[in-house]
Amino acid sequence: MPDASRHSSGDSAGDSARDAEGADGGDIFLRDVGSASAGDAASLDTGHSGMDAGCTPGPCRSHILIPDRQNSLQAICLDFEEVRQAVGLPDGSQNAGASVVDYDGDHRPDIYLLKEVGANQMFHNQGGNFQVAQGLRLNLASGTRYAAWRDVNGDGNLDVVIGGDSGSALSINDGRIFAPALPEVGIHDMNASRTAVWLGANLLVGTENGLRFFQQGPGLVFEEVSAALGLDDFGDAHALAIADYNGDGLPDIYVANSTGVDRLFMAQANGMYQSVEMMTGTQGSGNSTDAQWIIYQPGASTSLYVSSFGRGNSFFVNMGNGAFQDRAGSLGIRDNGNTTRVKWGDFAGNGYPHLVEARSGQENLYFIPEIDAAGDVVRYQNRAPALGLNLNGQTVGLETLDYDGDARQDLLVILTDGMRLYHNISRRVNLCH
Ligand SMILES: [Ca+2]
Ligand SMILES: [Ca+2]
Ligand SMILES: [Ca+2]
Ligand SMILES: [Ca+2]
Repeated sequence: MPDASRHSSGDSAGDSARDAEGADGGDIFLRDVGSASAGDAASLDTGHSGMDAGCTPGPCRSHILIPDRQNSLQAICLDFEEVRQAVGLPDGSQNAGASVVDYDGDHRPDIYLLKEVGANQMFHNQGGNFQVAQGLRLNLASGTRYAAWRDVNGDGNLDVVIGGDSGSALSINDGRIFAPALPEVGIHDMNASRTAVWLGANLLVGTENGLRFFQQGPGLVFEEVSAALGLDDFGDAHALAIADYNGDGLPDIYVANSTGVDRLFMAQANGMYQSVEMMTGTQGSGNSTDAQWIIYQPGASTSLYVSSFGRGNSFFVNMGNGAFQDRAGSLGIRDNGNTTRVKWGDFAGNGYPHLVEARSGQENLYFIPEIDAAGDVVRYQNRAPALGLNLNGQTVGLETLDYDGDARQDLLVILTDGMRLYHNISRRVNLCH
C-alpha cells in the first residue's frame, strides 16, 4: 500500500486524474475561433449558436468544453453521469458522511458510510460496483463523524480510529475483522469529535473541547501531548487540513473551528508548533465548516480554501513568502451561503482543479477556473446546473475517488437522506476550425 496514512475524510487527492482522455476521442466540435484561443478561457460554453454546417457537432451534454492548453485542436468535454444505483450503492438515510479508503489493499477505493443513526456500512469495491462487506465488525453504532485509517502496528493491514458523538477509539484490523484495541493501549478519548488526521504515527483529533494530539510510543501506547507541543486550542474543530505550506519539509496544521477563530499551526524543527493565524491573516470567519489546502494552478504555492456557514468563504492564496492574501472575492468564490463541505478535484485532469461546494438548504456549487494567456486563474464560474450537480439538500460528505480505475476523478456526495456517485465521463474531443 503506497500510503497507509489517510486523512479522516479519505482524501484521495493523490489519485488525481492525470489524463481525462476518454476512449472515444473522435467527436468533432466546432471551434469558435473568434473567442476560443486556448489561452483565453478554461471554460467555453459551446451552446448551439456557432455550429458550422461543415463540422459535426458532437454530443457534449453539458456544453462545457475546456481547451487543451497544449493542443489548440483539442478540448475536454466535461461531464458527469450519476451512477449510484447502477453500481449497487444505497441512498441510505440518517447519513453522517463517508470515508473513502482501500481498507483491504486491493487497489480499489472502498466507501465506508458513516451514520447519524444506525450502523455504519463498508461498501467493498468489486471493480466498479459495490457490495456490503460482511463480518468486518465495523458496523458500529450511531453518531460516527469520522474514520481515520493507518496501519498503526505495521502488519500490512489498515487499522482505524473511528470517532463521533461518543468519542474516539482505535480498532485493529487482523486482515479479516476489526477488534477494539485493549484498554491499556491504543486511543480512547471520550470527547465528542468531528474530525481527526494522522500525522505520521501520531493522531490529531479535533474534539468539542479542543485539540488532542496522541503521540505513539512503544507497544501501541499513545500519550496525549497537545499542550507540550503548543497545540493549545479549545475550539470545536470541524476540519483539520494538513500541508507543508512554507516548504520546510514539516507538515503544518490548519484547524477550521465552528466556534472562535481558526488556527494555523506552523511546525517547527524542534517538534513544537507555532500559532501563526493572526500573523498570516488566516483566522477565518468564526464559523468555519471545512478547509482544504490546494495547489490551484501549476506552479502555485500551496494555498488554503476555508468554508464558512452563512458567512463568506475565504481563499487564502499563498504568496510564497509566508504571507497569504484572501482572493475569494476577486476570484468569484466568496459565496456567502451555508457552506458545509468543500472539495477540490482535478476533474479535467489538466492541473487546474475545480471546486465543489456543498451547502445546507441551498444549491451545491461547482466552480471551473477561467485561465488567462499566461496560465493564471483569473476567475471561477459556477457550472453546477449545466453538470447536473446543483443538488439542493443537506450535504454532509464530499469525496473524490476514482472508483472505476479509469484515471478520471469521480465525485461522491453524501446527503443526510441520500447518496450520489458522479462518474466522471469527461473525454477529449477534437475541435474544428
Ligand atoms: Ca479495496
Ligand atoms: Ca495494522
Ligand atoms: Ca512547514
Ligand atoms: Ca473514474
